[in-house]
Order: sequence, then structure tokens, then C-alpha cells
Amino acid sequence: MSAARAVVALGSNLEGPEAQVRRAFGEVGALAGTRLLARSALYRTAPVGFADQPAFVNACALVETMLGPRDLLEALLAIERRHGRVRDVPNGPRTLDLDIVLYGDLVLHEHGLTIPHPRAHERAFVLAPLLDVWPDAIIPGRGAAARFRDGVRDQAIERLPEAP
Ligand code: PH2
Ligand code: MG
Ligand code: MG
Repeated sequence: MSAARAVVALGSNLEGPEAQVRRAFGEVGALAGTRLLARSALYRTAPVGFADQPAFVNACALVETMLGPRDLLEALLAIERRHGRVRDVPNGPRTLDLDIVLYGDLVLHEHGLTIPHPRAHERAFVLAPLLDVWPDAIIPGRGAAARFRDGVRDQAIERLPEAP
């Protein structure tokens, strides 16, 4: 099997979100058969959906991986569990959320795994870091990711300074 280029979205709004996300970059890059090609800036973002929760820190990682999409998902869920992720309130607060946004040009609708991420194009907290790591990214079935930037301009996100 050949390597695929994939984008993983990282998000946290509990227990030191910046540190959770920075640590997770390293863990994603250390997965079997996986190489971290680029990490985006970190963004502080207002919660989308369920609003009554702390602000998030969001980012994206661009990886090259030999893992298939299902194995990549399982490996990401294992990282979430190591970060103490508890799944209680849907869309509620979490120590770490790792979502596959893109996996090459794959389109997949399976139980628990939809690629590309169905809401990526309408969320600034995914689009901004995605465009950091892959300005020319194409969202299969939708077109260039950059095309959707204007549509999310009203969503509150703030680019955080680089860590010292
Ligand atoms: N994740 C959600 C729901 N809402 N809002 C922000 N700002 N960032 C997220 O990562 C996020 C969200 C479900 O995964
Ligand atoms: Mg998510
Ligand atoms: Mg998730």
C-alpha cells in the first residue's frame, strides 16, 4: 500500500487546551507508519454548536501515513483516550478531539467515520488551520478549501502566538 496525505484536526477546551494540542501533534506524528509534515498555528476559537462551554484551542496536522483511514481513526481515538477524553455530552467539552478532515482524495461514509469531515468547509476553526498546512487543499466533492474562507469570516477565531 502507498502512503496517503491526510489532515487531522485537533481540538481541546479542557485541562490546559494549548498543552493538550501541542502534545498531541507529537503523538500523531509518532503513530506507526506516519510522519508529521506540517503543524498549523494554534487558534483560540469560540465554541460552535453547544455554546455553553469554554473556548477551544484548535489546530491541524498534515501527515503522510501508511495507515488506512479506519486504522488511522482507531489510533487517533487511542490518543484521545490517553488524554483522558470522556464522551458524555455530544459536542461538549473535551480534553482532546482528533478528527480526520481529509484523507487524500478519499470520500467515505461509514459508521463513525465520514471523510472528508462533513462540516469542515463551514467551520473557521477547521478551515484556518487547514489552510495553514495545505493552502491548496481540495475538499473532495466541494472544491478548493480556500474558496470557503469568506463564508466563515464572522466566526470568532484568534491566532495564538508561537510557543517560546
Ligand atoms: N468541536 C465540536 C463542536 N464545536 N467548536 C470549536 N470552536 N472547536 C471545536 O473543535 C469544536 C467546536 C465537535 O467536535
Ligand atoms: Mg470534532
Ligand atoms: Mg471527534
